[in-house]
Amino acid sequence: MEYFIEQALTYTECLNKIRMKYGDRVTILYHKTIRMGGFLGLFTKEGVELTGVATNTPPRNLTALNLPDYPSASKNPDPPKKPVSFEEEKKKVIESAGNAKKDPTLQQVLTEVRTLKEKIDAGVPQQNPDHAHINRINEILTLNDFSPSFRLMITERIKKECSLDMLNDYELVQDKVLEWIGESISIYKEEKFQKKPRILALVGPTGVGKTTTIAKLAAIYGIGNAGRRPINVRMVTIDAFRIGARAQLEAYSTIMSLPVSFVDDYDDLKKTIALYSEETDMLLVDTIGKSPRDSAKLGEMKQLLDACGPAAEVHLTLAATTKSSDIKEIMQQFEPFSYRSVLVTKLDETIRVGNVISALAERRKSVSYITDGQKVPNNIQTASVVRFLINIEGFHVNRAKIESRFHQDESEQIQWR
Ligand SMILES: Nc1nc2c(ncn2[C@@H]2O[C@H](COP(=O)(O)OP(=O)(O)OP(=O)(O)O)[C@@H](O)[C@H]2O)c(=O)[nH]1
Ligand SMILES: [Mg+2]
Repeated sequence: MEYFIEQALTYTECLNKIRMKYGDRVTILYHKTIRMGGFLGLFTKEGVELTGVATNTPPRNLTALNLPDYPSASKNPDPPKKPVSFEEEKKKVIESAGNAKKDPTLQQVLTEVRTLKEKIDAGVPQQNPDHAHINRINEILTLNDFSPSFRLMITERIKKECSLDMLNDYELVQDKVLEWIGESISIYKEEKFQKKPRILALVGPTGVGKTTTIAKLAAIYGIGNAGRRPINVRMVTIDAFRIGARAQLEAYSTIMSLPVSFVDDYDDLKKTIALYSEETDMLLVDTIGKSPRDSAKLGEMKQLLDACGPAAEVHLTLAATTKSSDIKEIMQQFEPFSYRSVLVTKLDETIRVGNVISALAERRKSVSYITDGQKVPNNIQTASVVRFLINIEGFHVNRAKIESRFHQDESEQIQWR
């Protein structure tokens, strides 16, 4: 009795091989499916491995072999084939390699292997990890809510403009980054010679602080402060129907002794402007808060505001607490108002200003005023680069340096003092 293990591409072929070697007196004990041939694991084929025993005496009953999925060895034996020569086996492997040329998956694997090999041969360096200080800057920018594209702009600039010596000096890198952030902030410049009356309108989503800001602006310009001569201002609101809206502005008007008009349509607004244009230096127009998703209502508001004429300065009011993705949508949806600048409110409610700075830079918009509290008129200032930079957390801000770098003309600044 002799044990054997034989392999071939098909069951029949395997059985023939066994018969060639051991004759007909064989008992197959078990079989399994295997991978055969190929090169470095590629181009292999499915084959069969049979294990059995060859006896000199015929097996009691070959048909009783327990081979349920295969034809019984003795029931329908294939006609024995002539032994396969080495040359023939070699030919088969070469042929199968030729067929692989038509297989797109294999071709893709081969291309990748080839490219990898070429890279290794050419000694192409792998991507260097970033310098630790670049990573640290990136973390601080992330912490401050700067957008991914803004962060990429900064880190690429560091790589481009800083030598290794400079990179090793963290203070120097962060000073440069602060300066670049500062340079990305554009401050709105009031026109020196304005048509009378100057019309300034605030648009924006609901609850961002439009009405409160209109009252603050009216106080700053109308009561006069910090050596500024008071000018004749009038508040105008088209938010006359919402419960409490009229009372809100009326209350400010009474406290500050500044006039207010309520209008409810295009003609009304046009008439009001015409009526007061002689005696008024500045008209501050408060509008109804609109959801940026409500395009129809935004369209109606736009038509109504057209009554102010093309010289009117429309400012988009944006709360600093708004998340980055919403800021982008708001800025986009209010674009038909051709707003000249952005007024940022509620700076007191957040320590992160990266979201606002990134959005302004990406849409190339300037910032006009900032408000940082509910107090009327105290909590308003003309926007300044310094005000934004000192809000950034995680950097050692050298205020004197920043102030000298981003110096703003005192006469252009307004702030309640
Ligand atoms: N913390 C803080 N709150 C503010 C600021 N500005 C306005 N608010 C508050 O925000 C709330 C909404 O202010 P409004 O002026 O009524 O806002 P609005 O944009 O006119 O709102 P709608 O007319 O409803 O669209 C009020 O409670 C204000 O006191 C600010 O700079 N900081
Ligand atoms: Mg309002």
